[in-house]
Amino acid sequence: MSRKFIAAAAQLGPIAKAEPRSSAVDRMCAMMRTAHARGAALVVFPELALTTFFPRWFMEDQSEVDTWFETEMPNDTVRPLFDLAAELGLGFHLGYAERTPEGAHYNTAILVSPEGAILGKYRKIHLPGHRDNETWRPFQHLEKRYFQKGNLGFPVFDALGGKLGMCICNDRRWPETWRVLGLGGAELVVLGYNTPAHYPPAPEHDHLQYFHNELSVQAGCYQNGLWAVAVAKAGLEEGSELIGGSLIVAPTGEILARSAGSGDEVITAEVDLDRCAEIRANVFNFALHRAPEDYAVITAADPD
Ligand code: ING
Repeated sequence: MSRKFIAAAAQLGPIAKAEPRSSAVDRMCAMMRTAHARGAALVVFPELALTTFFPRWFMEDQSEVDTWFETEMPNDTVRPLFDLAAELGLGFHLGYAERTPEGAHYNTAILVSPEGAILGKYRKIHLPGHRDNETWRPFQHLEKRYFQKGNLGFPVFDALGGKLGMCICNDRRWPETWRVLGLGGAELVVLGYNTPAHYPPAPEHDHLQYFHNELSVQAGCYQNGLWAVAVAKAGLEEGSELIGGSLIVAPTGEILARSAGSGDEVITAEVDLDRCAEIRANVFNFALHRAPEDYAVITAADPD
């Protein structure tokens, strides 16, 4: 039985600070309809897709920080997205800020089935940026302040006739993310990102942000024999330029689709999960070629 389907990356342009969540949901519903019209079985939305990228601001008042988080999922605001997915019969990925009933805060992503059930959840493990207000920066990147490290590992879920995994933004830069998902049998990894074009600690790398985005995703795919759909929140958002460059990558590392602009944009490609075997049975046949007995240092804790 063929395991081919159309996957869609639904890139979001800027979300203003004052823009209500309902506006972002309306924009995502419109793109879900576009993706459906192109035959998509899966639509991938960005990281923190309901609001502006709030970690760019220093906030001391936790009650203000909490206004950026969802305490239920689904909830009345995102319900239209769940209902539309069920109506159109397609699955989707959504990134959002999660506040648990116990009061924990995570940068979270979910996989939702065409029936509207949450198939899987992932909480971001590699939290970039810093904890305190660093006034030398033109904007902050306070993910270490506002989120706790994810506590779900890198799980893989049965979906679309195969095995799907998730990661979030900075996770994609770390080879361990992709290898752990690959070892878990993932055949497709879906992820969203909010990546500023300007990286204050190393501005000499600003012109490389699109290259590093592609390099990270292409390497992750090729070296683990899996597909990826990586989706940007893009454009000039509250004074911060976020890169676009959403892409769909094959297990060979080839980019099959790439977004052209930095606004709301749907790109699609046909994913054939059986193509993972070209890589996983040969050049990256883990059972045949991996030497884990020589890799222990990779999981050793870093010296302080
Ligand atoms: N954003 C950025 C990312 O990893 C970053 C942070 C940018 C880190 C550039 C290093 C270099 O794409 C998020 N949200 O992780």
